[in-house]
Amino acid sequence: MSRIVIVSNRTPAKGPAAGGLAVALRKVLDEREGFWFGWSGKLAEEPSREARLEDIEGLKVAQIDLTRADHHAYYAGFSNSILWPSFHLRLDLATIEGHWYEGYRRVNQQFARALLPLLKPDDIIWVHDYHLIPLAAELRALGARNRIGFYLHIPFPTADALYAIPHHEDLMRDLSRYDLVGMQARRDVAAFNEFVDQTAPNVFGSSNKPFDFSRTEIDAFPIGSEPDAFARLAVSPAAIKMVNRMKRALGDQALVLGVDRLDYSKGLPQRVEAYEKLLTNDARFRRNVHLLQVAPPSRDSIKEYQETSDALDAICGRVMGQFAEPDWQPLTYVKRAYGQPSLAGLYRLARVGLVTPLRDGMNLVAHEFIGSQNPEDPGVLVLSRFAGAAEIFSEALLVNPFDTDETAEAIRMALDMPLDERIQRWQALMKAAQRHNVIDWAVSFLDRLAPGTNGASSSTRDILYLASVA
Ligand code: ADQ
Repeated sequence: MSRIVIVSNRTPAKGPAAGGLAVALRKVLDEREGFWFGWSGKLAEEPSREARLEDIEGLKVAQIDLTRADHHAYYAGFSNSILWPSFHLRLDLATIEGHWYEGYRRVNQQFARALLPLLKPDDIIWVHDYHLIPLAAELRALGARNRIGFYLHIPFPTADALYAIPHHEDLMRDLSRYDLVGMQARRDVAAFNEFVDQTAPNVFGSSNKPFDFSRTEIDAFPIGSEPDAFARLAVSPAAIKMVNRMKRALGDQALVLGVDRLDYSKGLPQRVEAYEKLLTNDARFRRNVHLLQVAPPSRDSIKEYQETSDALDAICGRVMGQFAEPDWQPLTYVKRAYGQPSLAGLYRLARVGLVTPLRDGMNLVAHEFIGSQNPEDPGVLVLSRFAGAAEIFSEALLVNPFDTDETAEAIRMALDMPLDERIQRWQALMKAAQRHNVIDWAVSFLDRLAPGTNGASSSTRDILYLASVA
């Protein structure tokens, strides 16, 4: 069987894998020969020419160091100040500094040069996310003829947003050097096809197509979590400890919960504003509900992230000032990360899960929330229409997160929803979450990338399932 090589910006950290994605990909590598390639997290005076091979808790990892200047241009610059905001349709928050592209390209070249000597001809390479769009092109320029797949974890932008990105033509051409490009949702594939088929030829000259995707397959592979693992985690001792702690603080109040990375795409100020409207419109909820927002800072060297953090501080302060009493607080805002068992406990305790990003590739918190519910007394998911997850979870209360009146009304409906309707909705959601679990996601991508002899077979799928329930 061919080896699988996973490439992502960062290699997984030591210790228990944080997210479902890392868990699933580690399982793929447990079952198949192969290794994980990426940045070590270290900055050096000189860029590494060769990768360092390491065994991290049974996982084979090949890592390189980057220089501070390259890392800045590639990561905080081109990836997270240009690509991330543009792909999330937040051009107002993008900082368009075209020169960052050189650092982005250089790092992708460095990845390719360090990866190439480690490759065997029949290795299957799976590249992850927007940091590494040029990697296949750079590997092919060095002579690699392997099957190479790319998965975009974030949404694909509209044509206008794509045009705002310096060197977007190069990036589109880079995508055409992959054998398979996977996206989260059908809407992303539609946006991509529209750009390639209609918009691009009109702009770049109608006779010559600027890109040739005839040898690249594009499809939606919606990612998921491990809902059955979350169901077990949610009743584990660590989860119960968190639940008891929270119950003591809550008393009889219903918990409304948000869990997000602190990122402007997650719609956090709008969410708190919707909660404020709920309390303003309906006095019976005061003293009877409590919003817990868990949002650890991320990418906080970038100005726009600090500003989002400030905006959230301000609106939380405003709601506290307006509604808090000496013996009651309407909300708690925690700026730190929790382990998965604690999160699973919180998800299970919540009457309402608020997942209201302004735009999101998928949103795994929605999947984890569903997996963690008590089947006999499940909470209700309020979900943004603009998360990829909305294509899967039609039984959630779908909202337009920009319309805070609508979100406030959905929270009210969720809090007032009778038990039988909650159970009915949750059962449909749980089925959908199970159908879209992360193991199937990884297997189906690899199956498509290297069908038959090379790819993961149905027996690999069985092995992975057994590993995941063990
Ligand atoms: P993210 O933008 O990071 O991921 P998301 O899908 O919600 O968003 O994944 C977040 C992960 O981080 C979840 O597993 C969650 O449990 C964890 N997490 C969030 N807040 C946490 C906290 N306070 N403490 C601990 N853990 C926390 C990107 C894309 C998404 C896409 C994923 C996967 O932006 O759209 O779904 O990749 O493809």
